[in-house]
Formats: sequence, structure tokens, C-alpha cells
Amino acid sequence: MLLVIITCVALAVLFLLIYIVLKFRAKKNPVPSKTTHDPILEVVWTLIPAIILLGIAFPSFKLLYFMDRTYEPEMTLKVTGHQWYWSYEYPEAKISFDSYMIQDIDLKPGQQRLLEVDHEVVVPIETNIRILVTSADVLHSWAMPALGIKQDTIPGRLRETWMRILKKGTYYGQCSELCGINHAFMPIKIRAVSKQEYEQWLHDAKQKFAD
Ligand SMILES: [Cu+2]
Repeated sequence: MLLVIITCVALAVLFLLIYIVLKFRAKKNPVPSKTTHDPILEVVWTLIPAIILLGIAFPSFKLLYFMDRTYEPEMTLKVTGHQWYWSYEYPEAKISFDSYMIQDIDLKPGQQRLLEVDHEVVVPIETNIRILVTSADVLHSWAMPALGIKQDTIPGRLRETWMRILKKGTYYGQCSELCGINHAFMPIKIRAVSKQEYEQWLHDAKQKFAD
């Protein structure tokens, strides 16, 4: 929608520019116009942009509210940023673990450099997942481009966002708020699996990562 609006605005401005350059060129206007005011024109060029901005604002607010609260959450994932790793908590299952990047020298063939972690987040697909983010030290940002999430993690504050993953697979993200010397080395890896596989993973994880 914005692309359509800005294209129209840009074309309208370009058309006006070309029109004015041609119509008021020096050759055709040996005596330049001395007009400085036109009340009607000023009202028009104030009102039209105001109406356009209102037209943009209402869908934006709708989207903001849509992103803000989880609709009927089925599970919760708590994310905490640390210098320099992430820790995750599944409050309902009472498990928690830290997630560190795998160093270059420990990478196995086929693994993505700077993106693999020792313990990835595993979540079920087609599930409304409430995500609570916070930080243990400085600002970080939990960003998952493929899931449309980029949420600052703020010490002393709990922010909420959500996701509902439709496709099974592996998703990568990175810390997106400069947080210190190892900022570039705290990736995020999410593996989205079927609900059945998730139950199985949870069963094993409960033993491995019990609180
Ligand atoms: Cu960072």
C-alpha cells in the first residue's frame, strides 16, 4: 500500500517539476512573476498531504495492535539476551537453556558459519507462540527476519511479541542491537517442527534442560 502511495506522490511531484520548469522558463517569461502567496493553493497543499498521512496512519495503528498482543497464545517462549549469548525458557514445560554460537573451528560440514548454535530453539508449527523478551545486562535485539520479528531486549523490562510459524524448517537470526565486542557472535536459530516432533523433543529436553 505504501509503495503505491509513494509512487503516486513521487510521480505527481515529478510531473509538477517538469511542468513548472517548462512553463516558467526564462525564455518564455522575460519578466518574472512576482507572486508570493496563494491562500487556496496553500490550503490544498497542506490538506492533501494531511489526508494521505491519515490514510497511512489508520492501517499502521491496526498493524501495531495486531503485532502487540498474542492472539490466543498456546505456549510461551521467554528470551533473555546476555553479553554475548541468548538464553531461552519454556515456562510451561519448566525447561531453560543457554544458546551459544558454534565457533568456526568446531563447525561441521554443511553448517552455517556465524549462525549455528549449540542449543537451538525448537518450536511447533501452526501454534500461536507468545514471546517474552528481556535482557540480563545491556540492550540486545532479538531479530528473526523470516518471521517478521525484531524486538529490542531491554534490561528490567519485559516486552511481548509473537509468532506463528507455518512452514517446517530452520530459521536464522542475529542480535540486531550493538551490545559489545561479541555482538556479531550471538546468532539465533529456530527449528520449527511438527507438533508431534515437538512433543518428542520436549520429552527429551525436559530431562536435558530441567530447571
Ligand atoms: Cu548485540
